[in-house]
Formats: sequence, structure tokens, C-alpha cells
Amino acid sequence: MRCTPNPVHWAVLIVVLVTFIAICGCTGYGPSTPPATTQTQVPGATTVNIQNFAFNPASISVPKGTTVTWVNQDTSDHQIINDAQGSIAQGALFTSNSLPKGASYSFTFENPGTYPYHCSIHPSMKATVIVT
Ligand SMILES: [Cu+2]
Repeated sequence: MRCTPNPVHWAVLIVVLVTFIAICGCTGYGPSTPPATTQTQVPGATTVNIQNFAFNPASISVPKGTTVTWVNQDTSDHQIINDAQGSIAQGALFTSNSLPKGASYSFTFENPGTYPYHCSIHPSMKATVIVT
């Protein structure tokens, strides 16, 4: 009995190899898609944290229709109110209740424009929402 090259055996071997490579190539040894960035942003929604008597981020730019949610992470209460100038003319007016720690307030920006706002309890806390 001699082991002579057999075309059928070679064909089977190649098919097995190709299948193996294809499976490895599809599943891969790492994530097939790039890992998510630090953004955990849901389309159409974004979050502004209130921390250490500041809005973070202080300036955000969002497409119209975006719902912005402010979350108070401070132990102190904060109250979000848009600055009087400009925003009324742009058709937007938003104000939250006084937010204790852990409370949140959401507002949906339907119209493009620049919306400066501040904390009514701490007027030095200023920030801006830019809607495009
Ligand atoms: Cu405040």
C-alpha cells in the first residue's frame, strides 16, 4: 500500500482548509467591529451632567430634535433656566424645577439656534446648547 497523491483527497483537504479559514476570518479572534468609543450617546438624545457647580460639557452642539437631559450629580440643588436674551426670540423657553441630587430634567430642542442657559440658584453656572 503506497500513499499516492490523490486529486480527490487534495480537493477535500483544500475545501476543509478554505472552510476553516473562512470561519476563522468571519468570527475572528477579536471584535469584528471597532470597540465602542467612550460615547454612550443614544441618537437623538444627549446628557449634560451637573457636577461641582458646573455643567459638563458646558457647550454642546446637537442636531435639532435632540432631547437634552441634565442630571444633577451634586449634593447641592441646581435649577436650569435658559437665558432670557435670544432664546425667547428663537422660540425656545425651558426651565427645570429645582433639581436635588440624582434628579434630571429633559428638554427637546426642535429649532436650530444657540441657547445659553444658567443655574438660577448659582448664576455663575453658565453653559450653552447649540442646535444645528
Ligand atoms: Cu446651581
